[in-house]
Amino acid sequence: MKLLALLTMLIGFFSQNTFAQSIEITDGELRAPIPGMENTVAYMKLSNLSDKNIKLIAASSVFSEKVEIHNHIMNDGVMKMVKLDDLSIKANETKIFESGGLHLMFIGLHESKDLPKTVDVSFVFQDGTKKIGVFNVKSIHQQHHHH
Ligand SMILES: [Cu+2]
Repeated sequence: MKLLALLTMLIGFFSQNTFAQSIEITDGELRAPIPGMENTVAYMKLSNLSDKNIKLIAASSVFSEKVEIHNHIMNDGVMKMVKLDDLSIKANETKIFESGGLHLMFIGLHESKDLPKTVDVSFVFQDGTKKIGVFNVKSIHQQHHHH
């Protein structure tokens, strides 16, 4: 019985790992918060390298109370930020999180002053897969601007 439990766990571990490899997070960049601000944004490229559609359902980090998935939409000619409950990524699709578009919103930063140089962000997908992305913390001056 114990062996079976162990085997089940191992199979779960390996299959999850196999699948997680088909998700790639690159160019993770978190904007160093302006002193006094409790929120900040982060950008990345999120690639689904598998031949199945996936759905991102949650993101989190130890540095903030919440990490929300946001997008910008045009509403009556005005750019508006909206929170997404989830984000579908088609097979072999890459979603680009960038200024003025999709972004991650860190809400309720615990320590706005001393963020390390890199921050891990955990992502959870609908099938239970988890993936950790590494984000470089950059001050506004270090950021290149997207147009
Ligand atoms: Cu936002």
